[in-house]
Amino acid sequence: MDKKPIDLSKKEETAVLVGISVPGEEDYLVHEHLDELEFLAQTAGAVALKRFTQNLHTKNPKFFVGPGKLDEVAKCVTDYQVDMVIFDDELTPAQIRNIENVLNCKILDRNNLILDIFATRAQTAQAKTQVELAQYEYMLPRLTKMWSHLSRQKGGIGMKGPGEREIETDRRIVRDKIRLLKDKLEIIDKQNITRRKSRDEKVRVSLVGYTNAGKSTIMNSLSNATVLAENKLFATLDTTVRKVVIETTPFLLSDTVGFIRKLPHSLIESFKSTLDEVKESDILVHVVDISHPQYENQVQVVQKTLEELGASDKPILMVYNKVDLYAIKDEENELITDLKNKIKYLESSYLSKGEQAVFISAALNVNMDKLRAKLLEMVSEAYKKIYPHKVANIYG
Ligand SMILES: Nc1nc2c(ncn2[C@@H]2O[C@H](COP(=O)(O)OP(=O)(O)OP(=O)(O)O)[C@@H](O)[C@H]2O)c(=O)[nH]1
Ligand SMILES: [Mg+2]
Repeated sequence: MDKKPIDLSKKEETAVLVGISVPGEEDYLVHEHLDELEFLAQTAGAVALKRFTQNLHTKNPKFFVGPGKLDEVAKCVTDYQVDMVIFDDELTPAQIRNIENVLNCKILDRNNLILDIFATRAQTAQAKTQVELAQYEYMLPRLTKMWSHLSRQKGGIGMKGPGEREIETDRRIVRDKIRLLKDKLEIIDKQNITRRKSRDEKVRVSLVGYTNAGKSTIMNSLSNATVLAENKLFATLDTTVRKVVIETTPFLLSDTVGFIRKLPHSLIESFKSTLDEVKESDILVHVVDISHPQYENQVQVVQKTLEELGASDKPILMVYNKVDLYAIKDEENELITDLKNKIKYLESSYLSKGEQAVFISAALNVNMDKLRAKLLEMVSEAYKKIYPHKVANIYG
């Protein structure tokens, strides 16, 4: 089959999503994972037309899904002239090659999509270099037919890079580029370390959490900053640090890149220096979107990522955000509609037991005083511990 010509007048590329569930796993789970993949696709600029799922013991080593399922996908691709098929997991180089032979369209996996979004979001030299490095690291073992066919579709999803770069199919050249990018990052890192050292003695607090949880909204509310907050995944890539004063106690608050399940390892590696801010902070504020059906899983993903970064042993304040969107029923099975009552109910529930937790709606500015009070308490405690020779409230 000939590759169909690309319609340049078309703004959005079309996509089909493919995911698998394992036996014993609840059906809704694979759909919630595909909801997230669809959100990622949408953020990258694609419209998802259809989803295919299959229940499998293990991923098919050749095609990811079974050959019969792949034929169904192929029929859909031809019938609807779909631009790309996106798989909800990392594909091996061999799978990419085999699948492409059957589907004859652009094949992307979850990692390509995340890397692509990061590439369009990167603003500073550091973020751009980090993304480019992660892209090349991911590309290196996959320098297959995939990349040569992508090179004919310049600029589309899966091809976005910080610079207008040519797709490179030569391993040696890619290795050289990786080395150069690493050198460049080392220089940027050194400058950042010097900058961080020059900050005076202040307690440092970092907002961490799953992407789209509301970290930047909280940052803006607490610091009167204007960090981009929007309903897209990975709105924030660069760390922003602001001085915040509560009553008379100042501290540094940083907002940084959000986490996601199956974050490509090459991205975690290359973003480690951005995440140094998190590693070096004294207190973490873990922001959770409580209205998300998968919020408990998201909490675990964040905890695991923090462990991977070596930052899981810090005092953590759990902040459950978006309470306004969270439907709660009381003991009589009646929906609680009043936001303040919802918060009261949550505060008395299991969630707040055994952990420092605050329930808020950052967008509606509800219960932010409680968040400020909790932060003040933790920050003051940290001053006493870290800078015992100074009295916290003489800073300002
Ligand atoms: N309904 C509601 N929406 C909220 C609330 N807090 C934040 N949002 C919305 O959620 C979306 C994501 O918020 P952000 O602050 O950008 O989230 P983030 O955690 O910084 O996201 P990334 O930078 O992408 O990781 C935005 O559209 C916000 O307006 C809330 O309390 N209630
Ligand atoms: Mg943000």
